[in-house]
Amino acid sequence: QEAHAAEMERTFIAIKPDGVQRSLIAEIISRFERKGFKLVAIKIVVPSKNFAEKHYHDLKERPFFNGLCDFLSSGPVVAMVWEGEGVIKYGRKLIGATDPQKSEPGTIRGDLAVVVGRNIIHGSDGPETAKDEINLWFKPEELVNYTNNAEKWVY
Ligand code: 3AN
Repeated sequence: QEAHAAEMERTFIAIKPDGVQRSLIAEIISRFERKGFKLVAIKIVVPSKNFAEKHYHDLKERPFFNGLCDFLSSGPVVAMVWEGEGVIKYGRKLIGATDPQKSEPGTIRGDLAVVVGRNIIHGSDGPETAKDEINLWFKPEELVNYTNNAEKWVY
């Protein structure tokens, strides 16, 4: 069982400064939690501009890169690692399309965001970026291995 947990798929999810300022932390965590994914790391941090540029390095040729990095480093971000079968792809599904004008109702961005520059949440887009982003944001010892066993607490 321990070995199984260590091999479980993981993704990096961040609630961006707009999501934190709008008090959407619990709302967003709740959607991942109710789906059945497992939270294995969480912290709140204000990333530096330099750190934001590292996080978004894939987008450095895009015209919005500088504004995006300014935005990510403008305030507290809730950084998390979620674990579960298919969590990378399904996490993206919970989040919805990048542009909130195109994301479906029922998704986080569809229900809670309006414009692409303020789309409240980030989620890794594949296994390689998930690995890189988890390593960028977390030290290995900040990730917790545990078994979810709700029945244990029902008396
Ligand atoms: P996603 O966050 O859905 O993976 P990416 O990786 O294409 O989307 O873009 C990363 C972030 O860059 C988005 N979350 C959004 O905040 C920002 N972004 C993407 N496209 C635009 C755009 N046209 N104008 C402003 N910001 C954008």
